[in-house]
Amino acid sequence: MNSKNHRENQNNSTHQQLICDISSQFVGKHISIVGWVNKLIKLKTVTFIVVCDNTGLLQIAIKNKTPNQNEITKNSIIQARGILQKSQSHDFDFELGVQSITVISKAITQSPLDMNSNISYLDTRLNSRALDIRNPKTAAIFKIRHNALISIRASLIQKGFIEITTPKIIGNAAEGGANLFSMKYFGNDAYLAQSPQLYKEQMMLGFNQIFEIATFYRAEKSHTLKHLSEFTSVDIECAFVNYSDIMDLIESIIKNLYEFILHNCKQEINIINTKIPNSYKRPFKRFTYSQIVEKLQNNDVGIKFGDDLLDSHLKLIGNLHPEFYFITDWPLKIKPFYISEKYENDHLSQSFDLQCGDIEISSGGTRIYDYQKLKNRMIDQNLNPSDFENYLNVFNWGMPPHAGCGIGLDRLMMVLTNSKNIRETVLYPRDPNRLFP
Ligand code: AMO
Repeated sequence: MNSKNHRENQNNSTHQQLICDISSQFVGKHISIVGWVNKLIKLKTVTFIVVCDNTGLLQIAIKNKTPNQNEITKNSIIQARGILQKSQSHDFDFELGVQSITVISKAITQSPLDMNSNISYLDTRLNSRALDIRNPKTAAIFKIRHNALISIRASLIQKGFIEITTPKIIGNAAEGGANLFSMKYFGNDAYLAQSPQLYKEQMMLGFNQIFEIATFYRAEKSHTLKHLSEFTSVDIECAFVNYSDIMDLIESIIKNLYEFILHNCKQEINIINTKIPNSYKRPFKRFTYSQIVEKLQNNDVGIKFGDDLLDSHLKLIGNLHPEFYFITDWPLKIKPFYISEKYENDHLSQSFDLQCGDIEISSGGTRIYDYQKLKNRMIDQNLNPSDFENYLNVFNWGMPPHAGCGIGLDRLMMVLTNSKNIRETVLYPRDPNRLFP
């Protein structure tokens, strides 16, 4: 039941209000609100309580001693009825002159968090995440995330993409990486999927355009501000297109996303006090990997063609380019086996990473669709093609040319909400040190 239905279903003689709906037209009228106690100030003759519901804050004033006054503790859920009046306080236009108050659910233990301060440590907040979402700033981040998902889905569906769901429990090591969580599956070895790569490509046999939004798992012992063991990815795969088309698609998704958030999340943007930069405006710059290496060399960094870009390199480039930009045409050697070479230079690949400053938001590319070529690339990368039999066979069944990408949703949310730590944008983050709550 949503809050509005809840309000309508209350069979009270007084009107149950969402706090956001309270306006001057209610002054002098009986109203009733439900919410949790955010602040409690007991003075000699009056007790002020700041009550929150998930739409706003209202001050209530209790002048007469009520029998249940000791039951009213911080964070308890209360219902207050009374007459709305103009407030003398600097912070509120109105306050409720309480006639009766009911404690619906008493908060018995003291909150480990100070809701009115921004200095609770992230670890403490994550340990009490359920309470932390009563903090308007935290709630704003997750409302923006909710709206971001609506926008990304809408952009893709509007272009005719089909949403799919691939398995998360898999029988062999997808993408050949070592960074998989393993588990027992009815006596057999199984793994948690690190990406839907091998499944989403197979869908190209029947669907031209698919996407999946799901959590994937990486058993990397990374202790950074942008890596999690469980992260959400927006995976996209399209037939009869190449990596340049996928970059165009990502640009349009991000442009729509920013416009949607600017339009629908004005209050949340205000609460998190973030400036939405113009960095989402198209076209995003496209630098080749070789141009980036040259920029680094010009800045006295000892790097040569073929080296992977390290965090320190991306920091430097990110300082020069804090906006969204692509790094394209990576050396084939350092890209996964399913990425196609450039036809005019087979040392290079048809690949890209999307960066925002020093944060990698997405990677993708044109795929190999020829069975034998794919098999040879696996062998080149010391992978055993027989481990990929189910995937490889499909490439003998008439595989169209295709391309795709994976977008790290949590990292995109970091950029959108100006969060320095990916853990701010995930409700219950998982990392090598965090498995609870
Ligand atoms: P890749 O491994 O680069 O590519 O992942 C795609 C995007 O997912 C995000 N990401 C992560 N976010 C948080 N924590 C992590 N541990 C983590 N790992 C990755 C990043 C990254 O850019 N199959 C390919 C994609 C494709 O070619 O379609 C893949 O998984 O934002």
